[in-house]
Amino acid sequence: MAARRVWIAGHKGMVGSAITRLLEGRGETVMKVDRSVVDLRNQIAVEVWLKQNRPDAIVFAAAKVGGIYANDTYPADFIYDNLAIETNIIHSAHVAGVDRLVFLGSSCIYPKFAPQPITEDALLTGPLEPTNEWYAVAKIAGIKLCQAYRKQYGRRYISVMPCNLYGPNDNFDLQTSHVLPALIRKFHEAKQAGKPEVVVWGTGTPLREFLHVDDLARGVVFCLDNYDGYEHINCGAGSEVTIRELAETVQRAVGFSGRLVFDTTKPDGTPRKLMDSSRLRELGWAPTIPLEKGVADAYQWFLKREKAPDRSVVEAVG
Ligand code: GFB
Repeated sequence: MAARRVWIAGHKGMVGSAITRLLEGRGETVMKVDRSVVDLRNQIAVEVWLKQNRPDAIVFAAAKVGGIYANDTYPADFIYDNLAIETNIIHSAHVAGVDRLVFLGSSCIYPKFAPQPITEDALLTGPLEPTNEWYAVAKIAGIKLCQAYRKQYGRRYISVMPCNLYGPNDNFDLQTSHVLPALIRKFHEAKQAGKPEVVVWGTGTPLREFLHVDDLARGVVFCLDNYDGYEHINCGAGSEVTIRELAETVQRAVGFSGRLVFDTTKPDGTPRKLMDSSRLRELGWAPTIPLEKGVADAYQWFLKREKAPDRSVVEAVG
């Protein structure tokens, strides 16, 4: 393959940093630009930067993301930031003549009661989960933008749909994070403080599909190299656990011996969102990191981050 320059939009986030590690590990040239230099919500800034730097391909890992509470509490931020970033990057990529782009969706943008496991054609067939409909509408628009520029201009823009992700560089803020990093932090702090219990939001019965971000990174790069279809393509672990089972897994990894308490005043969100990722598996990608090991590694990464003087600079574990 000829040498290519790939811009990872969102290179500091959990997904973008994992893809950066993978591509740089392969000796590829990764382009990065800091938020202080280009605010991705600013159309002019994005267009000028893309025209001046003209990557061969873009991995679109920049997004305003968060867990169930953040999505439900900051709907304007989730819909505005994501729509702005998407229209700016995708349109400017086209204007700058960038022919290849991989956009990232999310399994939470499928209908709340989609038949399980969820196949790609379930998108836009029913009402959305209310706690994240703002994010979902924006992400659906991103997929449609890729399809529109493909249809009208022949651009080779594709979309990959990940399930719930976890791993190095996750967000551990208890108000805005997803469940897995929140539980790592809660169990760790309860263990340290010798507390008798940890509070888990909701009933513990919702099912979620968790994929380690390094597996997702391999899936995204696999698609960059091998997939060029109009339809988005699912990239999931293929198995699911209840939130209670997840909590017990994190509890084991951390070594917390107290009990779990379920706070049913907090929302459960969607009951289940297991994707059917057989299309991508048939093309040749498969996950490699089992949840138990992935959670243990994520906890080790969290411990290293706790000790780092500058928490933003921590090498990935595993
Ligand atoms: O990970 P999470 O915030 O996102 O929550 P979603 C998953 C489940 O874990 C919900 C429960 O049933 C939560 O109630 N949970 C239990 C907790 N304890 C906690 C906790 O301490 N923190 C959090 N955050 N949850 C998000 C979407 O949905 O999934 C986003 O809102 C995004 O848009 C993301 O797509 C992947 O899976 O419910």
